[in-house]
Amino acid sequence: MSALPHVYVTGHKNPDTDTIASAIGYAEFKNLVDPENHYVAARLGDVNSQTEWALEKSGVEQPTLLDHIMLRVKDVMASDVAVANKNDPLRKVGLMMAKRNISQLPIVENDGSLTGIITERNLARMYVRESRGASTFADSPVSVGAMVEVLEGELLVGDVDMEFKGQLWVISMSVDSMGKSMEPGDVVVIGDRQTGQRRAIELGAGVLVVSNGIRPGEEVLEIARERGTAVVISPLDSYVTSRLIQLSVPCWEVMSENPLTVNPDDLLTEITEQVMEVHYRAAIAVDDRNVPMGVVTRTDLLNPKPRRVLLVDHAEIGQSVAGVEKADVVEILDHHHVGDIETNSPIPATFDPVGSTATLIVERYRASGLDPEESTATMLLAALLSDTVILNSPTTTDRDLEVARYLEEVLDLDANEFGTEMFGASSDVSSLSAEEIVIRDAKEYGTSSGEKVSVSQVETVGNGLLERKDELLEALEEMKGENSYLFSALMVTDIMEGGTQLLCVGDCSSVHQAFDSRGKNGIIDLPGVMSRKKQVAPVLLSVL
Ligand SMILES: [Mn+2]
Repeated sequence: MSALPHVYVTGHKNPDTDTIASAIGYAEFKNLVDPENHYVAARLGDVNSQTEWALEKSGVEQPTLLDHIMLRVKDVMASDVAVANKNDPLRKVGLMMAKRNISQLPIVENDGSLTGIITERNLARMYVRESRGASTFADSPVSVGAMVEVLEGELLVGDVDMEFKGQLWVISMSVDSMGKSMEPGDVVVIGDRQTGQRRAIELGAGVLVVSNGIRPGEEVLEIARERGTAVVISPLDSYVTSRLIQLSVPCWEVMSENPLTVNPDDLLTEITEQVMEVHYRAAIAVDDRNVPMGVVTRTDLLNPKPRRVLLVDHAEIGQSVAGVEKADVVEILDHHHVGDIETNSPIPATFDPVGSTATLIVERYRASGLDPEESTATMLLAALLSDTVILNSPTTTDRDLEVARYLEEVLDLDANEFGTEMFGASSDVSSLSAEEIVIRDAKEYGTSSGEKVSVSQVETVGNGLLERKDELLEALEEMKGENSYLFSALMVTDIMEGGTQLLCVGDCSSVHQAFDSRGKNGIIDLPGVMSRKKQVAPVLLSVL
């Protein structure tokens, strides 16, 4: 993961050449002028054949495919995850939790895979249970090594692997009473009392822990060796020593098994309910080997920082990345009408009526005294020529002509030749199915009554495509049905003639009204119409 926060730069769904080039070009520009953030060009779907041609020609990589901009577990989880081994003493776990100020800790096997979780509730329950009866290690044998570690003590007799299951005694009784209650194998904490020490060993104590750092006499140690009793010196007093010995049990004894796990790529919306259902209000993000990668807690879910996105070449929710309503839109750079994207705070937003978003990007480079990479400049020229149909579309402005002239000079090529080659290479749609033609450049618009309509466009040379009219109408009908559109229309635009034949299925009355024509044989002839954005969408939106 990059250290710098990501901002995705994305155009619209059904990406065209301007949308892809603008994402690439503006991400590059923003990285130059705003090094505090890392801008990543993204796309929302497969590129069309024209864009593919332009990418190949310019040698630029396709932008990253972005499925959505919703938050994932990995976006909010604490990834410097602390874990404890299942055999670690409980005391170590408690200290880690206190030091890191966390309420739960994942417990792992020797191979690092998750096996349980210790929560504050586990610890509290252990204490409550303990206070109800004798302190015994019957259920959770404890090793001498763990005891020495927890006490930061010293082992005088015995070895670290010895384990005990007996009861824990802090000797406050007389030597005579000791024999009445103690059993062989018990753990005995005792002070500087030589007779008591000797008596405990004689009674078969498993471990003798001598408090206050006072070394027992050689005679006692000798008996311990003979009887197989381990002897440990604790630097602490008897009370603290006994508390800590209880905390030397391995943490698997106390942990909860089967903790809630999630995948780092899971969406927050998918896991929130599960996290709220477990008492520790957290989930452990694990990789495919079940190794903890992070912890996500209720607090992380409450006010997560949304992902950031910069929109180019569109400003409609319906045309934007899934989840954009919840994302942090940091800027809009567009040459369409002002859409329905809403933001919580003021942001730089540009809706400038020029022929392409690429034009606006090149203007920004020039205003800042910077030059795009040659490959990026090639993409931007392809985008400008694509959106303006080689500077012929009525959307073309003097600023587009100026940018085209500049790019011709920078790239040392002829824009007209370049554009003709591009359209020639990609306007042959004979190999595409009617479905692909209808879907690949479809745009969705919302009506004032909350319904949705779609307008697709295909650019051709000549009108041979209309021989496939029935097939195209069928594909439109299918798209309309699948998306519950009020109507679906297709602009078949002849880029050489400079006109459009419009097909429409569904309730097309507003289309007829907008263009004052019911058409002939199901085709509305729109001479001179080349731009969906400038000549079709505004007229339609005014009557919808
Ligand atoms: Mn555009």
